[in-house]
Amino acid sequence: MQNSPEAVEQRIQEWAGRLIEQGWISPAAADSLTHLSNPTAADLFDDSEIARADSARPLVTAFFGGTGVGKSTLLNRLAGEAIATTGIERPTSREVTFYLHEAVPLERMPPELPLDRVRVSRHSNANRREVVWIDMPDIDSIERANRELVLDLLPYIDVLIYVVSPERYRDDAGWRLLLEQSQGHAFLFVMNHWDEGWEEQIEDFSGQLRSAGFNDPIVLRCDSRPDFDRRKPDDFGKMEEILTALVRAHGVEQLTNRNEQLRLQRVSDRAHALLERLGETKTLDRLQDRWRKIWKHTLEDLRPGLEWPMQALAREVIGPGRIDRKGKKRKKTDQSAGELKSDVSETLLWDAWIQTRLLDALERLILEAEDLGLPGPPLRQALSSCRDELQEILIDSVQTSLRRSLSTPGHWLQRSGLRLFGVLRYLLPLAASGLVGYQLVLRYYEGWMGESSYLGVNFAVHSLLLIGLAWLIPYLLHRLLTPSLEKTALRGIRQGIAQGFERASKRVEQDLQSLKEKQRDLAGEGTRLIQALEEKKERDYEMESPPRSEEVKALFSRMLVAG
Ligand SMILES: Nc1nc2c(ncn2[C@@H]2O[C@H](COP(=O)(O)OP(=O)(O)OP(=O)(O)O)[C@@H](O)[C@H]2O)c(=O)[nH]1
Ligand SMILES: [Mg+2]
Repeated sequence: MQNSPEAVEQRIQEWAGRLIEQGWISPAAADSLTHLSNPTAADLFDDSEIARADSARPLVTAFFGGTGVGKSTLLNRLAGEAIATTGIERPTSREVTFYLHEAVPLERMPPELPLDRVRVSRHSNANRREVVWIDMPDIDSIERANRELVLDLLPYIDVLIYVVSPERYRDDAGWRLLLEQSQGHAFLFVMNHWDEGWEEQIEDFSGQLRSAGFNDPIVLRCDSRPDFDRRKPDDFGKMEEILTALVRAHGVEQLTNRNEQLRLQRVSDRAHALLERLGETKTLDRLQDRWRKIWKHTLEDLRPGLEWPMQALAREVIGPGRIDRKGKKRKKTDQSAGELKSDVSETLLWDAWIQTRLLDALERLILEAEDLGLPGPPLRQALSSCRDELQEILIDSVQTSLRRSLSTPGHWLQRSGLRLFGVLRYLLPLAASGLVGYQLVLRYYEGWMGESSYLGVNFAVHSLLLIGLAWLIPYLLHRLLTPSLEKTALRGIRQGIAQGFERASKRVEQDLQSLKEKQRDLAGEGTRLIQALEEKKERDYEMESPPRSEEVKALFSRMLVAG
C-alpha cells in the first residue's frame, strides 16, 4: 500500500502542501492538483452490491447533442416506449432520463444532479443489464442550466453517444467542447434524421472527426421518425451491439483502468507544472551575484551620507568632559560607550534614511529574483528575519568595534612608543640627576681636599639644562603620541559600520544559500515522487488491466481519441 499509486499521490499532495507553506506556489495553483479526483461512472453504483452480484458494474452511456437532433427519440426507440419527453418545443428535455435494468443498484445519484431533474425508468430485459442509458438535455442550450447539468454529469459517463442531424452537424461545436472537457471518454457518433441526410455528409462529418483526432470514428446513421414504416434501413441496431460487445470484452474494466491512468497522468502533469514553479537552483547562484552588485551600489550610496552621523556619534561618545588625553578615565569612557548603545548610536546611525535604503536593497533583490523566474514569496519569507535584524546587526557591530577601539586606542607602534616615553620621562631626568649628583659629590670632595677647585655657576646651569631636557623630550614625545579619543572613537565607529554592513550582506548570502538548499530538496523530492508515480502507473496498468482482446482493441481504436 505504501508504494501504491494512491500512496505516492498522497505524498505528492503533501509535497505540494510544503510548496504552499514556503510560498513557492499559491494555494490556487495547488488546487489544480487536489481537484483532479473527478468522479467516474463507478461512483454511480454501490460497490458492495456490485461485488455481491459478482459482475462488473454496467457500462454508462449517454446521448449528447444539440436540441432537436433526436436524443430523447433515440432512447424511446431503444426502450420501445416513450420514457423520455420528445417534442417540437425547443429545448424539450430539461431533465436527465436513466434507462436501466431493475437489478442494477443505482444507489448514488451524482450530487450535482437536482432530484427534480431526474427520471429513472427501469426495465426487466436481462440482455440489457450490462448497459445504463441516459438521455441528456441539449448541450447547445439557450438554457444555461441545461448546459451546466450536461457538463456536471460528463465525468460519470463511460461512452458518449454524440447525436447530430444532417442539417446542423457542420455548425455543431458541442462535440468539440465535450472532447475538450472529456477525460478520455469513448465516443460513438450518430447522424440522426438520416431520412434527411446524404452519404457525403457522413463522409464529411467523419473527416471533421478525424481532424480532431479520431482515427476511424464510428458514425451511425439513424432514421428515427415516429412513423417507423417509412424509416430507411439504418445502423440503430449496431449501436447496442457495439456497446454490448464492448462490455463483454471487459470494456468497462479497461475504461475504468484507462481513466485511472489518465487521472494519474494528470496528477503527474500538474506536479510537473508545480515543479517548474520552483525554478532552477542555478537561478539562486545568479541571484548571489546580483546581490553583491546591489549591495555594492547601496553602500556607495550610503557612505557619504553616513559621514556626518559617524562624526556626531564619535563626539557624543567622548562627550564634553569626557575628553581624557591621558587615558586615565578610559574605563569610565568604555562604560559610556556601552550606555550609548540603546540611545545615541541608534538615533544617530539608524534613521529612516538608512533603513529605507537597506530595505530597498532587499526589495530590489526580490524583484531581480522574479525577473530571473523565481517566485518572490519564498525569498521574501527567507529574508524576513534578516530584514528585522538589520538594525541590530549594524548597531551591534558599531558597539563592539567602538569598545575594542577605545580599549586599545591608536596603532600598536603608537601604543609601544607611548609606553616607552611614559617610562623615559621619569627615567631620563632621574639618570641625569644621578650623573649631576655624582659629579657634584666628587668635585666637592676634591675641592675640600684641595686637589681641585669647587664647581662653578657653569656647572649649575648645564646640569639644570641636562635634567630639564631629559624630562622635556620624553614628556613632549609622550604627549604627541597620546591618541585623540575622538579620533579613536571615530575609527571604531567606521570599522564597526563596515563590519556591520559586511555581516548584513553575509547574512543575506546565507539566507540565499539556505533557500537554495530548500529549493533543491523540494525539487529533488518532487522529481522522485513524479518518477515513482509514472513507474507505478505503468506497472499497475500492465498488471491490473484485463487482457485486451483484438475486438476491444479494434473498438477502442475507433472510439477513443488517438494519443
Ligand atoms: N424526420 C425525423 N424526425 C425526427 C427524427 N428523430 C427525431 N425526430 C423528431 O425531432 C423532434 C425532436 O426530437 P427530440 O427527441 O425531442 O430531440 P432532443 O434531441 O431530445 O431535443 P432536446 O430534448 O430539446 O435536446 C421530435 O419531434 C422528433 O419526432 C428523425 O430521425 N427524423
Ligand atoms: Mg430530449
